[in-house]
This record gives sequence, C-alpha cells and structure tokens, in this order.
Amino acid sequence: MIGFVPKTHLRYVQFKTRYATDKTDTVTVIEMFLVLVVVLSLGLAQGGTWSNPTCAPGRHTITHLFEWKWSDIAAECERFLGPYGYCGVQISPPNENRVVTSPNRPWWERYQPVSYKLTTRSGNEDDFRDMVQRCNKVNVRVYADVVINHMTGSGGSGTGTGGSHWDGNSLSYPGVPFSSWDFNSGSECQTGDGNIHNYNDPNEVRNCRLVSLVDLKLSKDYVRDTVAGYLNHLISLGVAGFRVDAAKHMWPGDLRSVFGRLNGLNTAYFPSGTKPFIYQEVIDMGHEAIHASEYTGFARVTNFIYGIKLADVFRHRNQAKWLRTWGQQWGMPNSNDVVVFIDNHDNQRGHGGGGGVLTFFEPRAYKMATEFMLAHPYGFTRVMSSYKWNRNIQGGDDINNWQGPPHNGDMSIKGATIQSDMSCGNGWVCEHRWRQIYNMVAFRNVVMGTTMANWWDNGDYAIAFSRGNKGFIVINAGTTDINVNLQTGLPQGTYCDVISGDYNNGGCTGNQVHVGGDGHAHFHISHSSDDPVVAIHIGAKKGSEKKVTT
Ligand code: QV4
Ligand code: CA
Repeated sequence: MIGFVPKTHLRYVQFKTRYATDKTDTVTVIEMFLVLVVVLSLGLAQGGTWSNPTCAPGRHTITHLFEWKWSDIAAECERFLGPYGYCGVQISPPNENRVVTSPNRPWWERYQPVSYKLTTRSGNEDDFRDMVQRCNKVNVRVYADVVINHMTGSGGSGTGTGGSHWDGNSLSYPGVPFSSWDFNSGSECQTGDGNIHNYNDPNEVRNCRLVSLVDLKLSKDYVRDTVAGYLNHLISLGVAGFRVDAAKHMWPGDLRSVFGRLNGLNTAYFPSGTKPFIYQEVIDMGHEAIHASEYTGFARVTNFIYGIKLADVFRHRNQAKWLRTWGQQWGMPNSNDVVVFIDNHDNQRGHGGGGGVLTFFEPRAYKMATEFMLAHPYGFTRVMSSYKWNRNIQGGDDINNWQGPPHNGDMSIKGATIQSDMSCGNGWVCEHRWRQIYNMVAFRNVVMGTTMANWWDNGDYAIAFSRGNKGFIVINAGTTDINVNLQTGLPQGTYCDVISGDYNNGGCTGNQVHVGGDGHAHFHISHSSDDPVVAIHIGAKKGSEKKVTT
C-alpha cells in the first residue's frame, strides 16, 4: 500500500529521521520549517498533487468504455478488467444531458450538460453506485469524464435525460441551478457572436463559447463551489479521478481553484487523504497560443501528438528506427505529466484535433501501434474501446460521425454481449478485449519500473527493445522479413509469445521463444504476417507457477 502514501509525506519522514539521528540537538524550528518548504516544493515539481494515477497496486492502464451502460461496465470489471489486470475504466459523462433528436441521439449530446443529476442513457444514480462499488471490489477504478466548461448549446430549450428543464436562450438551468449570472457574457468575451474563432487569443478560447456551448463563469465562487460539489458527489460514490473535458477552454487558475475544493477519495476503497487522479483534455499540437505546459505540474494532460506521430510511423511515413528516442525528445511533455493513447472518441471520427490517427478500422497497424505504446515506458496509457458506426467519408468528412451507440428501438443503449471467442457482440468493438492488446496490458504491469534497454533496429521499420530484464518486444513494421538473433536481456528459458497466443496453465497457446543462457533469442518475423510482432515477458515464462496479470 506504500504506493498510496503521498510522496511529499514519505520524503518528510525520511528527512525527519536523518535529522533525528545526525543532529537532533542543533535542529531549530526555522530549519524544520525550511526543510518542509523545500520538501513540499520538490513534491509539486515532481508531478504534483493530482497527477498520480490512483490505480490499485500493480495495475497501470485504463480503457475508455465509450458510451457503455453502467450495468455493463460493472459486469465487465468483474469478468474481464479485474482478472486481466486493467487499472480502471474511463466512463462517458455521468451527468444529465440535453436530449438531441436531430440527428437522433448522437453521442455528442452527452457533452451538453443540463444538470449534475446522475441520470443518462448509461443509467441512473443507483446503477452508477452499483458500478463503482463492484468495480472497486475487483480493484478496477472508475474515472469520470466531467464536462464543467459549459452547459448546452445556446438557443433552444427542453427537458434533459434526468427530467430537468433547461433554456439555452435565457441561460436557465434550474436542475443545478445556474442562471444567466453564472455564464461568461459580453464583458468577458468580445467576439461579435460570443463564439470562439481565434485560437491564438487565449482570452477568447477561455471566455467565449466553444461551438456555441454556453460558457460557465468559473471565476465566480458560486460556480466553482457548484462544480466542485458535483465532483465531490462522484468522489463520495467512490470514483478514483476525472478526465476534465475542454480544459483548454478554462483558465488554469480556475481549474486549480476547483480542484483545491475536492475531498480526498472515499476511504472505503482508498487510504485516507488520497487525491483524485486528474487528467485534463488540452489539445496542444504546438501551433496555438495555449500550451499544455500551462496545465502540467498540478495535474496531467492528454497528449494528442502521441497518436498522430505513431500513425505516421505505422503508416510508413516515418521510419520506426527513430522511435529509439520516443518521448520527451519528440517535443512531448514529461512522461509523468501525460495520459497517452492511439485514438480517442473524438479523433477516431474526425472530431477534436481531427483525423489521421489509427483506429480499429485499420486493425493491423492499430494493434502494432498499441503494442508499441504498452511496451514503451512513456506516459500513463489509455486503451480506446469503441462501437461500430457506418463510417461514410464524403469529401474528406465522415457524414455519419455523429452516430450514437448501438441502441434498441426506443433508443436505449444496447448491452455489450460477450461471444464464445471472448469478443463483443451487438456492435461493440471492444479493442480492450483483443488478445494482442490485453496481453500487452499485462506485459506493462510486469515490466513497470524498468527502463528501455537492448534497443535494436534494422535501420528501417523493424525495431526491438527490452524493458530491463523483464520483457522484450520485436516489431516488424516494414516490407521485408526479419530473421535475426537478438539480445533480449531476459533470463534463460522458454517464453510464450503473448501476441500469437496466451500463457495458460504453465503452457503457451501460441508461439514459443527460447532464450539462451547468454540472453539471446532468434526471431523470424514475416513482413506479411497479420501480427508482425513478438512479445515475451517473465510473467509468461513456460513452467512458471501461475499466470501473472497484476
Ligand atoms: C453548431 C455549430 C456552431 C453553431 C451551433 C448553433 O458548430 O458554430 O453556433 O451549432 O446551434 C455539437 C455539434 C455542433 C454544435 C454544438 C452546439 O456537433 O455542430 O454547434 O453541438 O449545439 C462534442 C462534439 C461536438 C459537439 C459537442 C457538444 O465533438 O461536435 O458539438 O460535443 O455536443 C476542440 C476543443 C476540445 C473538444 C474538441 C471537440 O478544444 O475541447 O474541439 N473536445 C471535447 C470533447 C468533445 C466535446 C467537447 C469537448 C465539448 O472531447 O467530445 O465535443 O464538450 O478541439
Ligand atoms: Ca470557458
């Protein structure tokens, strides 16, 4: 459980001990105070208070079960995410939203809040409570997507998913309640129509309306308190943290002030005083006035450069050999400041930050990119889990990118069924259940804490590296076969390749790799294979006692 003790506290204890043994008699109150100041600022510089993922020990990856029902997520925690070593699940916004019927119930209606009542197409507060309890019980954390920059689009009125009235003309949201006083207006936003147009003007991006969504005045204490009250309600129900939607559209100071109002996590599941894990959606591709660095240091940010750059590599536009320096040297933030992913619910369909990323529509390259992500030490990893929609690209745009989740005739969300081969039915893609992905989630758990070593490349698109002496991966993303003898760094033995099969009851259902006494092993990977990747780790070594997933 030591992983949950705040770092600052640990360091203070160490300092105190050293002082107590070496120079107890000379310690003055002032010295102790100075030590405390140094210790606290060190703690903040090292990733800060809300940047620590609140995973159960030994778990290091979350999956985004986009648009899933709470009852399905509860079952998925118990039957899959827990046993297969996932840290947690990012859920769709749990608060009451606008009901959009034209088009008919698009996924994006959930990004138009009506109130903070926990009633949506995913379920009600009872379903939510049951989900969080059942997931926590099997050591799977729940991270809520929170939409606190705005309410609905301007104009129109209606009744939300929880039965609350809203009026986007008079800015009345009685379910909260918010009234026109609680929104930015002409005095804060100077654009003619009140919308954001110029992303090079930080004031406009923060105080005007994102695609006409009415913009909350987070400089006001009442708004800060109300939003924090919503987040504290989720904390009381047992969530482990938050994805903060549209963080770029809120002032960092306002966010810090909201986060500062948050309670410690529910002590039924977390050690007392544990802070929620917070990652902020800041799309920073390097060419706007607002930079992700304004948001790091106190909480994490989502790293959008990551998936774009990896798409270049696995689409043969940039040689894989350059990945040797992957991470900060590619102009990305510190490893401890980011959440990384290959695609998200927006950019997989050409929203937010645009297309160009790899998705389940290109499974071969998508799996390779995800395998690389999970093998590499950089960042806190998130695996997208999607539903199918009728992608239809016309003139560069997907005209069906609004389509909501699989649904029944009455528009209620269809359950995610599980088929005999472990894949999902009813239109759910469930990338998180693909063997090549879940086995790399386990790989990451096993190698965590080690650095990258034993790098090899063929000067082109084939690469390999180890994680310390615990795991080794070879990726042939090129157009020629590789047939090589490589230093794996691993102890002698026979290992299961966890890409072609599973490690099961001490044996392998797929290929095996023999590592010699000198750490070398032979790898022959055809460039035309469906899965031109081999991955081995000490948790899937033949004959070892039990399956290691956590
Ligand atoms: C439209 C026009 C407006 C017009 C308005 C008039 O675009 O110019 O003034 O009609 O009524 C939906 C519609 C959009 C509509 C808007 C308001 O798609 O056409 O405006 O509603 O009615 C999601 C979708 C948006 C959707 C929004 C709210 O992506 O299309 O807008 O939900 O339903 C930037 C941001 C980044 C953001 C990204 C998409 O920096 O923060 O754009 N990403 C997050 C979420 C994303 C979500 C939002 C933010 C908003 O990940 O899913 O937008 O909460 O990059
Ligand atoms: Ca704003």
